Amino acid sequence: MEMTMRWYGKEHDTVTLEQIRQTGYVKGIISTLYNKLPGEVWELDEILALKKEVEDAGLHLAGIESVNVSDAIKTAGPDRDKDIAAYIKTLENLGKADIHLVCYNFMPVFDWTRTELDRKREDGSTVMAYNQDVIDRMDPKKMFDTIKDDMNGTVMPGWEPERMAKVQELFEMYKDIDEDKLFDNLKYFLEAIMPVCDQYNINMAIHPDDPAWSVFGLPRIISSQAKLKRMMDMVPNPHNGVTFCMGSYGTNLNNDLIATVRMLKGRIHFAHIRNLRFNDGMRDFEESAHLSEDGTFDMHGVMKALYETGFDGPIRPDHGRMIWGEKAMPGYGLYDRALGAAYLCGLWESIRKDARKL
Ligand SMILES: [Mn+2]
Repeated sequence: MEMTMRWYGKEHDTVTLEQIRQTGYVKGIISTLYNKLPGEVWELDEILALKKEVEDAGLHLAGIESVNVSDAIKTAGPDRDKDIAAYIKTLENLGKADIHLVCYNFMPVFDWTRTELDRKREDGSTVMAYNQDVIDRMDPKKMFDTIKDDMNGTVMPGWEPERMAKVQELFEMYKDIDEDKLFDNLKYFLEAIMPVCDQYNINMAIHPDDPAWSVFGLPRIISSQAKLKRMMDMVPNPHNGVTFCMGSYGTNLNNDLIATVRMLKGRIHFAHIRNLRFNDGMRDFEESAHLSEDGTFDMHGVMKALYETGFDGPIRPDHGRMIWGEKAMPGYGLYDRALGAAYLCGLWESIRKDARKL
């Protein structure tokens, strides 16, 4: 297990590599090339420059989150094969740079959805939250306008203004895409990229849909144990794997986190670990502190299942609360993610030492 943090690059992130290194717990960085649009090739020199920046700060570039998949690939549009060829070239360049983990998602239109970015808790900290009643009343095309003022002057991945300006057009592109078609398009994409993944030993790690159910009538295919199994079985190559994002996958309380980790044995290449607190049955939740008792999930149980199934990839504390007056991209402040990293390292050490005693 390698403890990592996501870093948005020195132009976008309020947190520095030096600060991340000084946590003492975090050794790896998960990042991306933020100027790249889906369908563009990442050149080797650009990847090497990112890697050097991270290594010069005494850290290790543990993987890429994300190399985004274009809407043409997701919808089987006219540019699909051209975009896949560019994706393959990017993977080849990543492999040449000795990078072996790529997180991506196959979600239509919205990468992830929250209805509040700064819900205030009793202790004065703020968290991201989701309320289904708000979604049910909302015009999806206005969703961006309702949250853009809460980004603390940052631009959140998946919610770039240029992309959201095209929301109407995007809904049009996906109007005939149902679950089966989306699965077919994912299969086509994965089959095309597996040879280059085999050649350079690149683990592809699909991110679950967030929340793990259909929103605004759009199909969602990485949202339950049965669908994950279908995804793995349709392209049975170990490089076709998963980002186990428990805060996304766990939004649906019908999803058994520990059973899913066990089912995915050998195919979890990356883990996003966070806790959620459910307030009103399944319709309202907020992102709590990582600590088990602050939320709904058994964090020790999930970490233990990862350990016992032989997981050895990067983990990152996922979104954190905003605490101690920090101003940062919602979910991506330094302080609470550092607390999360420390807690998860503590759990891991304890689990590892207990297992060796047996
Ligand atoms: Mn995640």
